[in-house]
Amino acid sequence: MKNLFNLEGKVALITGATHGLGMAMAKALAQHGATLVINGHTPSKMELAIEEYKKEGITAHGFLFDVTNAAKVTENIEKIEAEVGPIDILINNAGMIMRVPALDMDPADFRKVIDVDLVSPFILSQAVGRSMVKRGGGKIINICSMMSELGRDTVSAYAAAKGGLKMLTKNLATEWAKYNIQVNGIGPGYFATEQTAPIRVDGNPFNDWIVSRTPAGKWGDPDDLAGAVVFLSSKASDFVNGQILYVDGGILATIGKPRE
Ligand code: GCO
Ligand code: CA
Repeated sequence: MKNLFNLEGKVALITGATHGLGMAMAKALAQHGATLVINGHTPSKMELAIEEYKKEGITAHGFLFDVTNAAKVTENIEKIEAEVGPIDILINNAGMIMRVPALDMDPADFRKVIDVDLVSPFILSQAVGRSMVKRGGGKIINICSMMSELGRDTVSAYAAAKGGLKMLTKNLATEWAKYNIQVNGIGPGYFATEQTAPIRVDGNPFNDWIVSRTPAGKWGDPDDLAGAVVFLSSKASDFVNGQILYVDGGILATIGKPRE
């Protein structure tokens, strides 16, 4: 019972882990003993990321591939399992956002966001799931969003994808529980990352609104996700399945308050 959160001997693959929330979660897994495999798609970004992990004493095995390409995903999963080891933990973190009013959104762009944020977690889960089934279990964690529950101006495709990802989580949990695979999600609230940089500018009404809309009264620090990702990756969550754990400083608990 003492080692409930220990990840030693486990191989974790986390997509989109060359920066931001993915990198923060990857570091937490490695610090709890997991062997880290990170995916990205830009060679220069990957090099910088591997250096960044090294600074913290973490060896990250980098694999460059496009998560929306099923053939490439299968090929790389086989390569990872042969070179590093069977994947025990899959974190579907890679994602994108486009902030465009719905009336102006090009359907091709809408499809692109769905492809990256919803179809690719399915492709990865299927490829890794097949080998988890053979080995008798595993952990899959889908990185959801506030937009898995709430709408907001300009993010129609992202909200549709993240809402879908929540239901994909529940569905895979249902289908694969019998194989001892737990499929859960983490729903980050508003975090200070590159992705939110354009809307986080001080004095920007959006920035002030998010801070006042969050009961904790601030943007999240990416390290605040460590506990959730370690929990859902470890033995501690072996009977937790199909849940979305929102790490949001209380946003979803409240309707908000009038301006003071
Ligand atoms: C936005 C934000 C969000 C966050 C996050 C919230 O434009 O509203 O970028 O979508 O990034 O996903 O959970
Ligand atoms: Ca192992």
